[in-house]
Amino acid sequence: RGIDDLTLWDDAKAMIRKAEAEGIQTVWDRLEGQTPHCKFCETGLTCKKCVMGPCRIKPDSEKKAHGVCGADADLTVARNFGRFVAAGAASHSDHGRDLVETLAAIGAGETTDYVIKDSDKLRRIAGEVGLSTDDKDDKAIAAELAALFTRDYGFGSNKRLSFAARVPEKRRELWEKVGIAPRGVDWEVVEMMHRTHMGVDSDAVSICLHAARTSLSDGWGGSMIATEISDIVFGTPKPGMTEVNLGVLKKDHVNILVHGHSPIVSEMLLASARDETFIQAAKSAGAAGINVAGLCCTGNELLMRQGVPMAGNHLMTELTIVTGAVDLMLVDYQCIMPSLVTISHCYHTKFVSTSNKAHFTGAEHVEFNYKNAREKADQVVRMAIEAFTERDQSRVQIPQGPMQMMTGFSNEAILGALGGTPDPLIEAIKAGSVRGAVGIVGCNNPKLKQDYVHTNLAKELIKRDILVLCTGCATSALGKAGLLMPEAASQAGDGLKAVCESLGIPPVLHVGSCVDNARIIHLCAVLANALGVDIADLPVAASAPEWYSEKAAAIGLYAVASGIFTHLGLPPHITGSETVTNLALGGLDDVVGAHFIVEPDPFKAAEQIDARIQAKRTGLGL
Ligand code: BF8
Repeated sequence: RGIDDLTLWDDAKAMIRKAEAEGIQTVWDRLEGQTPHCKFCETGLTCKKCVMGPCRIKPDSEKKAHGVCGADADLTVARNFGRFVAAGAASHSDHGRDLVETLAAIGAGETTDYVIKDSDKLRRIAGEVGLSTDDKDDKAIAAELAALFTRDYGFGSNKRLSFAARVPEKRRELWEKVGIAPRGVDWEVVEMMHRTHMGVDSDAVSICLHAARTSLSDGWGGSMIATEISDIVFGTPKPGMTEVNLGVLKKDHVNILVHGHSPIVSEMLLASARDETFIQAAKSAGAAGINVAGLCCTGNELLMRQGVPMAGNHLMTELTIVTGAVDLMLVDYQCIMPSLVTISHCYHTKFVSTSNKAHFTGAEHVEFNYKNAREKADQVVRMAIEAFTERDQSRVQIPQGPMQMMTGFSNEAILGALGGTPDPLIEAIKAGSVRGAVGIVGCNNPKLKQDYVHTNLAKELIKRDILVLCTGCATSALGKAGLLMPEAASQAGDGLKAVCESLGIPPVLHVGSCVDNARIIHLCAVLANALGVDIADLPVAASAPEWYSEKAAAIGLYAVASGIFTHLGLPPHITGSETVTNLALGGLDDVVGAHFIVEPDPFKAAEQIDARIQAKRTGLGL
């Protein structure tokens, strides 16, 4: 593949060329080295879950159609996929657990580094999940709420998640009927590991339905808890302006990049970097100041709440270091390519890990917890200033000026802009000026030209008066394309254009990080409840055009299990089973009222999404 097939962007191309010139291997080089992939693995037909194997299933072969235990292609694929989804759900939910722990620590008075920033939201959420807030201070409410969420994770949740109350009744009844109502966050993940042990659940469809239940425990459990506590502790996002692409790095500043997912780490780093003492220290070291920028989802967290600029998405992470301008990269967990450590060693860049769950060989480890976070963040900022003094400015190349973008569309902000109720949006949908809404979410995958599917799909949808919400790594793509600016309304169809112009908003709204996909399903529930229908009746869809991760699979599946038609740019490793593939691509419609489509071409995907939205509009009599 030529460089133009790898990425849409000039900033990325410039850095790929620089990496090549400097002998640095990137994700695209490694993909080439791994291609062609093993066909058995690619189609989900390998099993190494026991030591009678490993087995490779050849469905058409007399001798190899079954693994040593007797599992056929369907069961092998289903077991692998079940564990894939469980890992994704576990990742979001374990991130959420860290926030529950922080909220509990605030409640117990065990931390002074973290406080309640949005007391109104704390009280609103506590009231929503049935806690009384009368005559209680924030700490007492925080303690009770944390205890309730802790039960949601475990065994004592009365077999129902706190936020199940948000789900439209019809949907809850359907989940009960099909047997996929999520009972506990950790419960469903552990049960999936149990079911997929040899000799337990040996029916492909049964495992797939439990995968749906597991994913729901993420969407309406772990992720939703992570989002809501993050707002309570760090503030609920409000619309604001910021910038995106490699041009957000500054040649004359100490550049610190935060990468990973947890606002617990990145918010504290930001607080230290904004401290006047350190700004003065940076100036004494010869810098003009300290510049913090984000990558991936923790970047989205800071972008939404603090307006911190975004250096890039998943496939930009290596390339940021190649600029030679990054003094320190601070990471927590998830989506952090281990190669970043190696690349940082080719420059003066310090690579610092912070989580006891995520050590990186060759990194410096500065462990953060809720008691020491500010002290550790101070230490890291000092390390960055020190690293700046070692920077070789002759190796620095920062590609271009940044793009502006608007961010901060929490559900509170969206409903606030509409006057506090979903009614204006519902009226716009009824009138057809907004024909529907689509969440474009998820990652980059080096198998696809970076950000090509994201941007073209979004452009096609807004042209058709379909409002787009975005999260995760789709955000940088759509931001770099200029679609997160109010001016992009001119690219929308007449109806959507008029709505955006009257509200002064872009046709693509940034609603947060990947755990914040919980905001999207919550908003769908709010709309469905206001209309008295199920989520599956709404003219909405989801899309993960360039996804790569287990977490994205969990998100896609909880969207579908919540009743949302979902597009994927690439299939998961399930195509070795006709049963599982047919279930995903159609059969699920009969079970949960939605299914997946797989389509790498954004223009064809837009056609299919549009057709689905039109069918749902017709179903509602619109
Ligand atoms: O959780 S979009 S590459 S950073 S998995 Fe990862 Fe995918 Fe980016 Fe965030 Ni989400």
